[in-house]
Amino acid sequence: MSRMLRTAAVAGVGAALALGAAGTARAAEPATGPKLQAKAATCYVWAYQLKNFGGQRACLTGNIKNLAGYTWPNGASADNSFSSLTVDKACQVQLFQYKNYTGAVSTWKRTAHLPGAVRKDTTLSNNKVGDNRTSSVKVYCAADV
Ligand SMILES: [Ca+2]
Repeated sequence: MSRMLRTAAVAGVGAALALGAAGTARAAEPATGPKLQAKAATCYVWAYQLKNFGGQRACLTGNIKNLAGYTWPNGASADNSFSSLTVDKACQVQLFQYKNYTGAVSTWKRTAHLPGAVRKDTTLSNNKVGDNRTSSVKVYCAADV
């Protein structure tokens, strides 16, 4: 069974960054369903099918414990196919080699209190997770105000 990544514009993480009562907004705990989107009004983490931000892309808005069964907007399998990544500094992202957050892992740590600055990784081939090997994902974004 294949689940198509959403292509409609969705608030995504933007909504999750809404100010909480405690004064610190945090991304909602990820749901179990697919959260990737090809387009989003605001996207803080983009995964790309090819190096140098080429090919298909999808917005990562939460944890995905198993990319198997997910597809890029064009229908290609999303498992073992991430090749480049952009990460807002207000987010922490971890890419794992295997499902259920196991195997080799690469981490982009959260280094900013507010979104706006973006780290761009042109190729995952020199990261521990490796090129075309990502099978699960953790994404955490927060705005400290
Ligand atoms: Ca890299």
